[in-house]
Amino acid sequence: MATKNQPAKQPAKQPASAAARTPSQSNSNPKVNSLESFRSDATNQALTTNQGVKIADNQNTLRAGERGPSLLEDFIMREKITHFDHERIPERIVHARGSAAHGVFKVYESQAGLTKAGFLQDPSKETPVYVRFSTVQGSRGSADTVRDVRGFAVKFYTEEGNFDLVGNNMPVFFIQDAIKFPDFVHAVKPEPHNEMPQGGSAHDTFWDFVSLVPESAHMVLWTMSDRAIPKSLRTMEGFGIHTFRFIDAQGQGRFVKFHWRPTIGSASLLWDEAQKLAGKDADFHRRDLWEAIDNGDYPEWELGVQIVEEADEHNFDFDLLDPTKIIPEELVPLKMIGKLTLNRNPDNFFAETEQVAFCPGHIVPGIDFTNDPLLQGRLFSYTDTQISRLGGPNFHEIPINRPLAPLHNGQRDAMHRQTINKGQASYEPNSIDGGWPKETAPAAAGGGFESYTERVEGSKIRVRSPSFKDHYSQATLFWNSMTEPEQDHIVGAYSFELSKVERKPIRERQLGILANIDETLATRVAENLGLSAPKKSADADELGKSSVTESPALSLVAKAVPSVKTRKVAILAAPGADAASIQAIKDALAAEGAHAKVIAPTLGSPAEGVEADATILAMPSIMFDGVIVAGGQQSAKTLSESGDARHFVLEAFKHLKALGAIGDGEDLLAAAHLPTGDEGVSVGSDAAQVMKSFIEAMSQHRVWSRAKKAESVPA
Ligand code: HDE
Repeated sequence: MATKNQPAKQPAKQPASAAARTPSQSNSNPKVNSLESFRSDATNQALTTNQGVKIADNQNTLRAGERGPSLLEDFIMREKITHFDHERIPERIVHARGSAAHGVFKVYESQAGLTKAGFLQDPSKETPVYVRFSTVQGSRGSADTVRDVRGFAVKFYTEEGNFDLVGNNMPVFFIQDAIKFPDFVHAVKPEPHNEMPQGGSAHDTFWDFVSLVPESAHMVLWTMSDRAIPKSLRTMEGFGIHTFRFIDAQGQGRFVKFHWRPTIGSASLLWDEAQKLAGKDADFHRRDLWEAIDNGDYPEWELGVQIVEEADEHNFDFDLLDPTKIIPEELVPLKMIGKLTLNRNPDNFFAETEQVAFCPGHIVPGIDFTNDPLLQGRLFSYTDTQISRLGGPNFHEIPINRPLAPLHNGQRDAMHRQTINKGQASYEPNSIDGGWPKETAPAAAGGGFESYTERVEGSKIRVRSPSFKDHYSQATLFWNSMTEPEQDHIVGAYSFELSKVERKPIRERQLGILANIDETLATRVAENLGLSAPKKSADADELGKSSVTESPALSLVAKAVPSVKTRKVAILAAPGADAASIQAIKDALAAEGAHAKVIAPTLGSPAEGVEADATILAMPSIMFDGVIVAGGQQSAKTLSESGDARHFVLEAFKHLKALGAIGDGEDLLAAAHLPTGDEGVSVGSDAAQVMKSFIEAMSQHRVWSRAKKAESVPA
């Protein structure tokens, strides 16, 4: 029923049209609001009940006399409180904490040679998308920067129906068979007796499970790497993980793996930063995504595909159906086929981000599944989960989940039904409603979905294919592909996590798994745990061998994109700062697409015409990619005498960030005992010169050469 603040009428049969959800239109665009009848805009509208009755008093419950009891007949108060009592819905059992945005996808050129999927044919066509990023372990209110896998789920609203690519930011998974998923999730979630820890895997049940299940070795290594602490959601890669199928118009199938690559390059946090950020700004990733889109720094990813012809299915030293394996890019290079751009923040977190329902089973003609046993299980799980989370089988009618393609079928009724279906026949075939809606097979007649014709033959058995038995060789490949600092971080992560495990036999068992990946890795972690390192087990090498021994594509440091675009810089200043030097810093950064904030001991004006954006304590250096100290004698003196300001630059140095100081600003670096002649520390009185070398250092993301020196700086 329409209320005063929901003025437009719902179209009876048709879901919202494509134009209605065009994401490039801004939230305030009246066109969007008038077409999307489910969007509520209360501007100039009276406050009403859910029945559309205007409310005269929203401050006082109806009562018998000024000091008398409240009356049960107050339908206004009861409706309001009842609705409030039921505001929460069950959070997702995994991936509960998420942030999302609207955007568009465009293919670079027709992919007709690979697939008939409509949205991959025409480079002039924009397909609207909604993308939700998430952590896996923690609850809805947990911190963003915990060590965890990140979900990367994309809903394409194509003209042929919704296609959901429900992936992660790592290309492999912990287990090979869906039947193990509840076990894995129970092990990684907070422990059942005390509900600890929140948002992390550093506890006994997780390590107990993974140390008993060697198929997890590869993915656990990824989660102990920098991939598990992304700098930003905008700097994460994404992966469909499973091998899928493309089908062309002739019915020819090909295997395909999906990859997302951020155009600004990938980058991660350091563990010390990640932990501190979890306290200083639990919304660090969510805020960064929101602000980037608000600023017009639209995050972009290229969609890459790895294609394997059917004839080559068995030409690899691993099984394409095994979700614990990658296809190394050295064997099958990535072909970039299109670009995803996020360009609109949601209007309402609950209605969009919380209620969006992804299902790997949502595919469109031209795309199909394979027999990956993890994928097969997921095809059941997601719809099932939405039924309890979103209260019934009509979740496709929630605005964010509605396809843009028209939908007509005989499905009727059930909880929360929105559509008012016309006609008498809710069955097929029928003669009463002229036979409508009708199926469209063969595909040539109307583009109906047809499953790939795959020959399947076999006995009914519960077995794991022997081709799934190699659990270590790709983990070894990953380890060997890391740069030195990345290997150091992995050693640090295993040491940190296992040191929190209370049961020694679990720690020892996991060291056994590490030895099968790499004995040096096992030895280094064992030393930190005060244990002796085991040797590789006798049969480890017999399980399998990777034909590729090193893959630079796996290292984030090796393939970093040298750029400062959209990076954030703190300009430290105190009263008496030199306004000209602040302007010079801002101009130099803006010219490169980076953003600056003036950070001072207090809010107010540290220099003429300059307002501080935040205080040193409210926005510590961990929130920035680089720090530069403004010129000005009095400002430098105040900052040098401030323990907080000295800590600010020391911490930036420890976190291998670019540092700079203009003129007297150098005094602060000296007061913090920082070496000014070092790589990545740019000082001088010529602001243009300082900024040139500062920007050059920051474009490398971190000053890796400083890593050993930084260890002696207190955290
Ligand atoms: Fe999920 N997963 N999953 N998962 N998953 C869910 O669905 C499940 C797996 C992934 O932003 C749930 O709507 C099973 C792999 C993402 O809303 C649930 C198995 C990958 C999201 C579920 C897996 C994922 C989910 C919980 C093993 C990467 C968040 C709420 C067979 C390719 C989507 C929900 C969003 C969410 C089940 C394994 C990614 C319970 C049974 C592998 C990104 O249905």
